[in-house]
Amino acid sequence: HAHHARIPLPGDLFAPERHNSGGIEFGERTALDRLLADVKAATPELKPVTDATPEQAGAAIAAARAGFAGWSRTQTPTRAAALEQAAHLLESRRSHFIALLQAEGGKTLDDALSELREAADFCRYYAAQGRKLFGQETSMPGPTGESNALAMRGRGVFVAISPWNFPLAIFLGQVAAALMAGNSVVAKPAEQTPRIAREAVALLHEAGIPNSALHLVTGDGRIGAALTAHPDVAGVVFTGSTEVARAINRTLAAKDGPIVPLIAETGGINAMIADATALPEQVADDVVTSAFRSAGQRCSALRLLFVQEDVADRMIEMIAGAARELKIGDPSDVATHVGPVIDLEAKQRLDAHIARMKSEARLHFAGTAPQGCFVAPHIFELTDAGQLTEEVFGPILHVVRYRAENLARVLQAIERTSYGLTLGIHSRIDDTIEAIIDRVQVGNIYVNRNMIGAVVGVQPFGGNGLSGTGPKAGGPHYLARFATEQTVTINTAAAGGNAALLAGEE
Ligand code: UN1
Repeated sequence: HAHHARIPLPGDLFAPERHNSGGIEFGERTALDRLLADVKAATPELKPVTDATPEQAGAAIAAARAGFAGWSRTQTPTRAAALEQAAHLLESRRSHFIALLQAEGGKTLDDALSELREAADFCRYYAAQGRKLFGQETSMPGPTGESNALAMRGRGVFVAISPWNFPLAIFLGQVAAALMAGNSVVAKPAEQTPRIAREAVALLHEAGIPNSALHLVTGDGRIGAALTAHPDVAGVVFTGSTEVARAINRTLAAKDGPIVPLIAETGGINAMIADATALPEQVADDVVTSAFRSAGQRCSALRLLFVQEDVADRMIEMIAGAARELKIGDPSDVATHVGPVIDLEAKQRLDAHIARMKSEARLHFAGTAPQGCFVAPHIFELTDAGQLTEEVFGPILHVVRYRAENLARVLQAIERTSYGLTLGIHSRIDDTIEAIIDRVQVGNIYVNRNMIGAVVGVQPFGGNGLSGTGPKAGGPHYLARFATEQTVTINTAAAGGNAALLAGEE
């Protein structure tokens, strides 16, 4: 798809720019200095947001139902153009959105920039996919005297429930996909990040999505439950915990009404396997990125590292060494690598896990974090992978040693988690890599690199089992699940054909 490289990559920001005026040189300023000044100027005051009532949630569904007729009949190119315009608007207001992502989402500059880029990519990618998939009917083969065509249409009202960890990218990705497929949408963002969602909705409306086709409802899980229980919902797209995905499934199944699809992307107990042939420096760098960046608050993040025994001591030491370099603190400080966790509740849950691990496992490393909503990176060594029984959504790494001859047990342990989202492999033996890939049911596998930051259209993202239902976000099959298929078969012999036959006889 068209690429407008207007959101710089973090590295681009360090290139010096020269400013000349009337022959007087002012000295060097970097694009980074400018961006930081713009972001600082744009930093919003976070005013309280009022939650919707269940009645308002019902009213939003009714309004979206009314809006469906017009939006579903809007031409594909018009729908796509609105999403492309939204991407353009996002990029032209990048300082504003970065400031908001930092203030409300606790994102570091690196993470905010990547998220902004991902959000714009989702809009453009789904617009491009939508032009192909919804632009025209597909004519199907059939006998003479019959014409057959297959068309894709919107389902109706889609409810989109999104998480706080990608409050812009996942929010917009879900909404863009549902809209592109011709659905009207009621979006319910995480209760921790309603302001980013509100701004994203305003931007979509400004870009040309009719008010009647897109509605925002803020509130916690109770509002989400009210939305999914509503009889007029035609589909649900959800990213968040496995537990909530199950609850949504139960709600949808209990309704006396149409069978409603759920597209869910949930959690993971994601593993990495590093064998004795892996490059230790690279393992250390990739482990630190995968486990601790974004404060470990990604569903793709590394939780469980299996290291071959022969190299384990050295590897763990190098990983701890790399982790020691991380600066934890204020996300608006450009030197910060790891920002805060999302809220106090998250911090308490993580602190409790750390306390439990301290008594059950061997502590190899504990970083230092400032006062407040911060959790320092920790590295624990477990004697058995089964000690980690749930997804721990923070910067805590669990290491397990294995012997080369027991690789099959490592794969069994991964299978026993029943999740299947991401997997990292560090090895220089092709047979080992292939054998692992062959035996795991994992959605996204990364070999000899880090395992986060799936790129839209490059690494379509999503998993199996406890990790979700698919299809993969940012992939070529995603939009189809938001739509219904309709075939029309016309007996062309009945009217024109018969007439021609009769005419021939006469
Ligand atoms: C999530 O954390 O909810 O690959 C999913 C990545 C991101 C993960 C998004 N696309 O790191």
